[in-house]
Amino acid sequence: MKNLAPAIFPPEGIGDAKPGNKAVLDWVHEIATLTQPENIFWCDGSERENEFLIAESLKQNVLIELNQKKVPRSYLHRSNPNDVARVEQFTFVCTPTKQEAGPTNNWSDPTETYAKLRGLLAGAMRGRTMFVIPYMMGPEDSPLTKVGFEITDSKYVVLSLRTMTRMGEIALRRLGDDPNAEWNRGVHSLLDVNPERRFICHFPQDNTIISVGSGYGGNVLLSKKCLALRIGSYLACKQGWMAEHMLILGVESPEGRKHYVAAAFPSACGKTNFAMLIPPVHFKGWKVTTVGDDIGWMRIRDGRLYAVNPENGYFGVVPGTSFKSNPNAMQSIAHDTIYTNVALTDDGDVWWEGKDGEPPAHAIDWRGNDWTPQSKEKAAHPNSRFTTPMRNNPALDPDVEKGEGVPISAIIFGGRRSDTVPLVCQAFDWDHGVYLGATMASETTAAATGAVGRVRRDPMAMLPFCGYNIGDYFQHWLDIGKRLTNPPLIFNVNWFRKGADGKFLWPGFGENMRVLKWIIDRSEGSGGALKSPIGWLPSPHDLDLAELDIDHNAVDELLGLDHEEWQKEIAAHKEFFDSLGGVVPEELQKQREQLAAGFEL
Ligand code: OXD
Ligand code: MN
Repeated sequence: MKNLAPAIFPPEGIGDAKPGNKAVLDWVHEIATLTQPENIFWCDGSERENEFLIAESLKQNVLIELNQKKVPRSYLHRSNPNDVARVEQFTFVCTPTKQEAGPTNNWSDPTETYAKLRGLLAGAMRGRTMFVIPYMMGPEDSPLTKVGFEITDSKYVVLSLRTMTRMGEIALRRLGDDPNAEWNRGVHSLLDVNPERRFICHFPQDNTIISVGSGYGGNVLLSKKCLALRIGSYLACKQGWMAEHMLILGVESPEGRKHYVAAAFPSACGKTNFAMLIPPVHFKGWKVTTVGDDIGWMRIRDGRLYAVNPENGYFGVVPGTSFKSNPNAMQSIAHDTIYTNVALTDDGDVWWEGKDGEPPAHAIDWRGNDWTPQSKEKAAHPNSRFTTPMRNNPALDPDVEKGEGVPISAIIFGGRRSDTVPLVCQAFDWDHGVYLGATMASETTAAATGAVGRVRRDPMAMLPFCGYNIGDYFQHWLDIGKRLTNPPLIFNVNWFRKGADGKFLWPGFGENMRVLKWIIDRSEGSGGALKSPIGWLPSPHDLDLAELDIDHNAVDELLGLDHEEWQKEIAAHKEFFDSLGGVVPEELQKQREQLAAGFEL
């Protein structure tokens, strides 16, 4: 069975970084008593420890060494073919009542779920090493920063978390010795990587996560979706801040005026590409820098929203990444990267669909089978991933470690829609912006198991990640707006609209700078716009389209509203709100009525 490696016994000085906090020690003791590991490995995140774990992972085939000349210090991991994406159907929010988890989460009773999980975990680590990983989410000196511990029996998780979080000593320092300090308890065991025993369970009231039966990133790197979003959003609502599925980027004009923008797109809709955007030649002197590519934590300071990226690395979708689509990502993943489920070429390099250049004549596909360009199967899994440190990104924003965060001028929502939704529009005000976010929809992607290409409502791109009742989440957004004296403007974008021929109307990638520029203009109080029932729309001449090879008709279509499509869209908003069973705040219902009235004129 893949991924299930025997215990490892490290030499002196490795694997013995025991924390001082008694609450942590008691919890580790409790989990070890339950899971019965062969030994306990206390991770410190050091270089020496990392080298040791990589060497052991290579011996046990958890990692495959790549050609170190082509991709230095980089490795390939293959997950079990039954375990390649997040499993939303097996993801649970275990609040005392079903109502607290709300209509969009799978709920299960905490007492029963703990009992079931304890049964599955009993003796689960026999013959294995139990790793205890201390980690920190957020910059060292941020008031938003959280400490978590993940117990796992997977070396892949340890190696990945070292990239994705600030791991080791730094987290122990932040936690200190106070047994009552707030910290997240995460328990992960591969068990036998069996989909029948795969559960990702969150206990928000206990700040606890238990994940079993999977070895795939989003299910097992508990820092990310589980802590930073599901538990994070619950804590954020209780503590008055925001935990969002958002990239954060900086954009600086040639004159040196800088803005930060946060953008929520569903999984695999180009957040990483947008966060690392390189402006086209026409925008000489403009610079885009990355604060984060997936998660934004935001708090109010002086009436404004300030954001930090809680993560320390990128866990990005590989297929489609190229020097054309994202040169900064290509540079980032050229070294010190763990690849999961991509293809291996005969010269020890990695390959995936959409990479620059010709496909290799022969490769080993993500399952470990021979592959040639004639093969029917894809060489890389559509949800194959890179795990790479944010430090590798040549466009990393200089303020990424700033504890107070970066001030947000604009929030962007966006989904993958072939029709109906224009390239960009601006909300009339905060509450209308919340409505745009709440009714967002997107065609589904390979990031989660299930059908691909189906339009589903995905409010604020948080449908799979909001750890409490979605109605309360909407209300939290509205409440935050009331506390902001200088709120960011809110926009909606759609890079994915298609023409009658089924082809994308907008070139996307670096050219999205043209839309970003309009968003910045609007945030600075300039930039033309026309009022429409769905918000402020640019007319074609409000967008800088110079030196862009695009047809006038395509621009008209991109910015146009089709009356019939919008009638259907508004009906779908109503259907969605109705499906939530009465939890939607009155304010958003009113927004919907106003929108509908706008189309009746
Ligand atoms: C991710 C996701 O992995 O959203 O970031 O699925
Ligand atoms: Mn994501």
